[in-house]
Amino acid sequence: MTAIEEHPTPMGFGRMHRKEDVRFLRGHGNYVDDIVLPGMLHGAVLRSPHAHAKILSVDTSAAQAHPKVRAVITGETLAGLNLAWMPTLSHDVQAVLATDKVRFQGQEVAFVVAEDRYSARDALELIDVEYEPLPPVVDARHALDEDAPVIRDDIEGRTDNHIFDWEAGDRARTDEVFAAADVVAAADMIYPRVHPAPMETCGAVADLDPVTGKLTMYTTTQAPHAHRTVYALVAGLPEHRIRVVSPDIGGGFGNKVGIYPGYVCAIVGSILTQKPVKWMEDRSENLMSTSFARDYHMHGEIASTKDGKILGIRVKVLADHGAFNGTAQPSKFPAGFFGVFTGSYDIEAAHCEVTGVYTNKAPGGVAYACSFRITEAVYLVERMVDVLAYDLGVDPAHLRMRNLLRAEQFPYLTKTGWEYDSGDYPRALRMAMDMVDYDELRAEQAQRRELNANGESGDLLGIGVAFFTEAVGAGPRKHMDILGLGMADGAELRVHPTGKAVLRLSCQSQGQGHETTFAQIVAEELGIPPDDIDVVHGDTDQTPFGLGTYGSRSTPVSGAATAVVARRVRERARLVASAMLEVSPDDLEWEKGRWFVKGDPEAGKSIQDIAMAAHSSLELPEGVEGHLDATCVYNPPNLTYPFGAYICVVEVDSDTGQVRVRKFVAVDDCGVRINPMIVEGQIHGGLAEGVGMALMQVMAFDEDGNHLGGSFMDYLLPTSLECPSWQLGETVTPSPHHPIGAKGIGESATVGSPAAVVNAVLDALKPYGVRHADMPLTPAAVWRAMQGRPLRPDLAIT
Ligand code: MCN
Ligand code: CUN
Repeated sequence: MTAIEEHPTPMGFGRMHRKEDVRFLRGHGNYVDDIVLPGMLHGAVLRSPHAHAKILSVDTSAAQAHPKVRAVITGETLAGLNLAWMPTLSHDVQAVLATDKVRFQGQEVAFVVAEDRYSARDALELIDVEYEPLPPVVDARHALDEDAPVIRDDIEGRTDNHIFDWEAGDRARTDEVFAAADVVAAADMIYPRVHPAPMETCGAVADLDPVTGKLTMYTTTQAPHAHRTVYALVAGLPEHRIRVVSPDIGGGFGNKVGIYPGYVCAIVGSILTQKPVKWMEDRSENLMSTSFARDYHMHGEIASTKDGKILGIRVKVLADHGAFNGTAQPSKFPAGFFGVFTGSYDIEAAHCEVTGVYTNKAPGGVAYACSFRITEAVYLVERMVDVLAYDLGVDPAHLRMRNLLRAEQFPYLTKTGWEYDSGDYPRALRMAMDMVDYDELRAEQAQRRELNANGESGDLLGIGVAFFTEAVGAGPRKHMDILGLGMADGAELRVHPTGKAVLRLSCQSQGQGHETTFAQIVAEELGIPPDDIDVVHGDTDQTPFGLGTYGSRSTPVSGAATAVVARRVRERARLVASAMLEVSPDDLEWEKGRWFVKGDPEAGKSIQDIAMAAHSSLELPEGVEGHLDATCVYNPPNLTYPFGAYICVVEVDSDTGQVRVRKFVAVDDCGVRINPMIVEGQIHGGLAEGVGMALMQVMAFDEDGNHLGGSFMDYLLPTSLECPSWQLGETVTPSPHHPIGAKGIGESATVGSPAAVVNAVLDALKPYGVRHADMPLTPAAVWRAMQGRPLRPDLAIT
């Protein structure tokens, strides 16, 4: 049987091969760098070699004289056009090209437009910039020191590097609970700076038509409509004269949410030269200058009774936001969704404080498969539960089972104000424990530890458990906005006379398979085969407004819009069918693909017949216009809350510190699954990323602020060699407020898996008395954690 036969095209939800793969697998994807326009010029960015320095002068005369150079743009050029600074997604501003100072290594200083990419690069070397180096702030823990250099002296009145303080929860109540608790476990942990590193780097082709004045911007964006509005607001260009096209995107993972200076420079290049200008960054530029993620220094405390009932959680965070606060998180939450740090547990009180600071590093905090800080929050609470288990001397899975929210507690309002929509957490954890043979593994571990304690060498065995609750599908107006824009998303569905259809969406796939799954939603609702439905996205001239794809919001928001719009078409079809069958609409009943007369199933009309009739001269009931189409703007009433139980099994070489992931069981619940194959692919990818973050990924800097991860030789990503064969399980708890009961899944595994891997490694190291160690747990880090800690037989056998 071929793989295709295993997955016949379903008439709705179910496993189905991705429609888009036909073009991807044949090399016919169309990415930004594939776009070639007549007369197109090429841009390149000159970047700062310093983390912090005054710019004394910029001499571009030699570059201007290069025979193939058409324009050289500096901060001064931009200032003349009123474009020197652009807004970030967090009400901060970022220099498009630095004028006064450079604030991180790799910051954009000048832009050359030339006839070809090589000449543009060559000409960069002809630009002479005189810098006066300044001391940099590299370690966020010193950003607020009295004598710390002020990074953002461009902001009037600014005398320090403080960005914001944010808190959530009830401090007084939490302090009370902590004061009365039997046990308080505390730990400091760092979620290091990481980078999404999508396979395709960022770039754009800006094409300003000199005659019509219309700007077409082909660009690697996850949010075409949001970009268009920002360009309109910043550049003062009328919105109807801006078309943002996001063609095929080679992975985003959050890296393609924001607007980068290179995009603005390409637009200005096109304005100045009256030609299309392409700018495509290389790998080092992507790793150095585009949005990073995490960089959270966390102090966690967890209070419990002596027999392990968790009572409260208290957290202090120092957040390193780099040189410009570019967090693409809803402005009403400066610390993003960190407020879900209470995790999946039934607790009495919680409080967190987050302080954001500027440092001389690339801006961002934007995103990396994270749901905007939920990754940090889940990591923190899941490590804290393990630290508590360590202190209490109890099994971490059993401790979780005792404290997880129970099915009857949903909908559950957390102590920080989030309304979890639905779940059965103990069931998911039990399933994961059964799948991994938890008790048997613990027995094997005890045996191994006994051997180790008796002086026999051998790999250490570690079992790590993590449970997570995600909050995805941004989101309800009362909670969030980005630059004042609400979070509703549009969908338009048009059924052609022959019953084929086109669905137009505001969300944007970067590899998630939207062309398939959104067609499947329409198929499920209308009974039109998915292959007969074209999904159009990524072109603001062709699609309805909406804020795009991030925070796993496409299925929760655009997926809901799609179901609603299909149901509207179905109701429209009912009226047409009533005219065709000459019966009252109330006498009709729906079965997938057709309306028929109640009690007379033979008397029915297929959706295809109805579509033809809707476009014909058939006399339609009063008030019913012809054709078969509908639109919807979906305003989600709440986020959706997927969840999962992950168990990771590792073996650690006690001589080298090398960690091998032996087994990984992931039980996920994302409500109703539209395409289980795509869902599993999303989970596989996220698990691999979690292993990467736990064991190898970190964006490091030296003390001068030099970026040490400019290539994949330095910034390590996981490969299949580091990943086991994932074992997946599922439970299905539909979201009660989503039209098809679906919750997002795109980031669940990245959110849940790092803690499972780290917990597993630390479980292996328990006999050495290691209570916590920070990611990434490289062989060197593991080895260091064990040094000076002789094997302790008292801890070895539990
Ligand atoms: N899906 C489903 N049933 C569900 C939930 C989802 O069949 N119950 C399907 C969806 O219809 C979609 C896919 O799974 O085809 C992911 O859906 P969703 O969870 O809605 O996430 P988004 O489509 O909004 O994608 C965004 C999310 C994010 S924020 C990051 S970051 C990430 C991720 O997706 N980036 C990715 N997964 C990625 N996968 C790829 N290949 N490339 C990226 O850049
Ligand atoms: Cu947090 S990365 Mo995704 O939301 O684009």
